[in-house]
Amino acid sequence: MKEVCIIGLGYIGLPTAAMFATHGVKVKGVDVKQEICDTINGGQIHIEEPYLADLVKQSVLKGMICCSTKVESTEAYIIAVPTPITSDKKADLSYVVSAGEKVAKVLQKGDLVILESTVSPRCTIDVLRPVLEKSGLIAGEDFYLAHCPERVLPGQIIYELEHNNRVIGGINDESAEKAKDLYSTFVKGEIYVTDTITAELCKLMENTYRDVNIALANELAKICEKLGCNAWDVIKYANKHPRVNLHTPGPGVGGHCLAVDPWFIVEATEGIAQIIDLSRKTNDSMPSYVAEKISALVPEKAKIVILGCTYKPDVDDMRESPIMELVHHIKDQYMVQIVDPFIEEFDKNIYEVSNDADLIILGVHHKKFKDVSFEVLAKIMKKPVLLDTRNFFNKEKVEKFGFAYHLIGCAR
Ligand code: SAJ
Repeated sequence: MKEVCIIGLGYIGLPTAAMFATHGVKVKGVDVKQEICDTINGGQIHIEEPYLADLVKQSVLKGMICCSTKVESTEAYIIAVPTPITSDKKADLSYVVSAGEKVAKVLQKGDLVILESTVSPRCTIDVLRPVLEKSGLIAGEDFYLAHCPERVLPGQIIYELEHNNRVIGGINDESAEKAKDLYSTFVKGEIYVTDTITAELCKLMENTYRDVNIALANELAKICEKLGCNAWDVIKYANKHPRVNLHTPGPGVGGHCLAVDPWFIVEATEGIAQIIDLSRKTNDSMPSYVAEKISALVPEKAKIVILGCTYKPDVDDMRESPIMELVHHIKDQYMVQIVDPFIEEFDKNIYEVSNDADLIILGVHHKKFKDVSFEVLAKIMKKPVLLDTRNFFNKEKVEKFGFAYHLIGCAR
């Protein structure tokens, strides 16, 4: 295929566009936001992801990526739009529907449509197919339709797009094979073909597997605090077993994947997905659990400095950040300051902000925080107290400077 249209130029759409463009497939990029199109057409990017800026710049200069707000006719369409959840934890598929409607207007016989967004089970055939068939063409007969979920880890998207294995579900075998041919342009991992529902559930279960395991670790943290021991030691020693891999506890689970995808399964299966439902609730309970710990450490009106507010370390993404949820819980009770080098608004000097503080909380373990001087902090804080929600700092090193060190999951 010589040309592909990618609809949705976000965390997945733009890196995917860059991969196609640098492997000889011309990309017509589409985004509803004119400013995003302008940024990319100017050779710049609007998200932070290693290596992406260079790839996009090269591709734009060579005329391999060109963006607009309109979907124009071509041979293949990849839909990579967001699929958020509503406040009552239901999948919001409106962006998929709207992208599908735009494709339907220009769809022609023999075209290929790929849904790359993570979606609820059966979305490809029950939601997207009828929208596309408004074109008057029949899926599987007149055009090809497949679901090809992304599996990349923010922070290493470019490497993983190329090297990860992929699962492609087709509405029929021809659709899956067509989509496989297209992705083979740049994917070096294995590409497995199956039906659309299996591919949808694969994607959802990968993230659910991780979410359930993190919930288990978070429950263990609560158990250890209750029983008077250290969850991090339990994890370290239990993981010496060849078939055990306990995950790590923390202040909760964020991002647009783990904190969202399991709800799609819960919604679609009416009461069956009980472990998944409870795990989501367990992970969602962590910010308020941390808030309770804070109330045992400092009085009301205390000055609290939180280090890190993105959903995970070394990324600039705040979607579903558990630390922002924590802030929401405590902001009326305390004077809260946030420091985060990845977020412009919070890119402040730790030492200026921590003057007279009563408590420092390590919320996200950005590598940059390794250099924090506890010697300096101990001198400028009102009382040197540290709550580490990620087991990031070394207890002995911190205590050496007079800090009281508290660790989530640890009673000692
Ligand atoms: N977290 C913990 N404890 C852990 C691991 C993670 O509390 O032991 C937290 C993180 O701090 C973060 C959240 O979980 O708040 C999610 O982070 P993550 O690194 O586990 O995953 P994501 O959301 O950045 O990316 C996931 C990946 N899925 C899996 O590893 C199964 C990625 O491969 C997917 O492509 C991505 O979701 C997606 O787009 O669905």
